[in-house]
Amino acid sequence: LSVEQRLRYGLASGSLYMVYQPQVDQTGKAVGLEALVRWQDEELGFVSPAEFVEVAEKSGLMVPLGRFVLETSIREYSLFRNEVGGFVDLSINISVIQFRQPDFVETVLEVLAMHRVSPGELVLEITESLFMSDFERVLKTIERLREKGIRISMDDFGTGYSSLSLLRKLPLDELKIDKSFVDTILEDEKAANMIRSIIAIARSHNMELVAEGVEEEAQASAPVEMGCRRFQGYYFSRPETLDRLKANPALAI
Ligand code: G
Ligand code: G
Ligand code: MN
Ligand code: NA
Repeated sequence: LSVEQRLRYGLASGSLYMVYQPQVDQTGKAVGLEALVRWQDEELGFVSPAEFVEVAEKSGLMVPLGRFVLETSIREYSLFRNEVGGFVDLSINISVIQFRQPDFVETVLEVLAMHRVSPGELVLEITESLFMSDFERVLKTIERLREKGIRISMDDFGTGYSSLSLLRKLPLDELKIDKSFVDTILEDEKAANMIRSIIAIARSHNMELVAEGVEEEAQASAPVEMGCRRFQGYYFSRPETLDRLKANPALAI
């Protein structure tokens, strides 16, 4: 059976679910949650999102998949923050295809309103591939989202081609330094310098900066010394269901 057929069935039958990875500040306190989709199929078993998101993008399933991600994560987040009584940011990954839907902004606002989550609680993670074509239209969509108070984060920053020229033209709220830089920060002077430069750029543009893929303590302490204040990675927590995260006192909100 093809992944596409199973995914179509999975979207209808409820075999997809969301997990959340905390973002922490330099004291280890949770300040955000990144929603990540997961799929456990009866026949195919566990399928990586890297694989099925790509299948969805090529088969017309990205819009329903993206809708599932928006609705589920905003609903679960709403219940979670009512229960824990604290506010953290909710970050959601948005596929290029989803972002380019003419009703994307309205859909996001509608789902937020439905669950009484304010636009100021939401961060949308986009990637540089979004800007490969139709730059002006994408820019307009970003502006409309930001006018409502929704923040925009550039994911996997540093891996695309046009990062610096893009930054000059784009109103962004956050950069996520790609894991590949964080991985080599301790061994590779070039990666360390690259991170230093990205931190300087983020500062001068008033952007939040997140170091992702932190797997050991030293990979967080080096960026702290350089001025990074937000971290994400297995060292702090793997992505988990909200019920499991609630039970982790180290991540108390
Ligand atoms: O969570 P994990 O590292 O397995 O994700 C692998 C890839 O799938 C990453 O590029 C991640 O951004 C993407 N991904 C995970 N969850 C989502 C999601 O909810 N929506 C979109 N568009 N991409 C996702
Ligand atoms: O493309 P994006 O940055 O959204 O993808 C995030 C992915 O990285 C998620 O699939 C998540 O499971 C994964 N991830 C998060 N932290 C770590 C980490 O410390 N190490 C590794 N190898 N992967 C991580
Ligand atoms: Mn992401
Ligand atoms: Na990333």
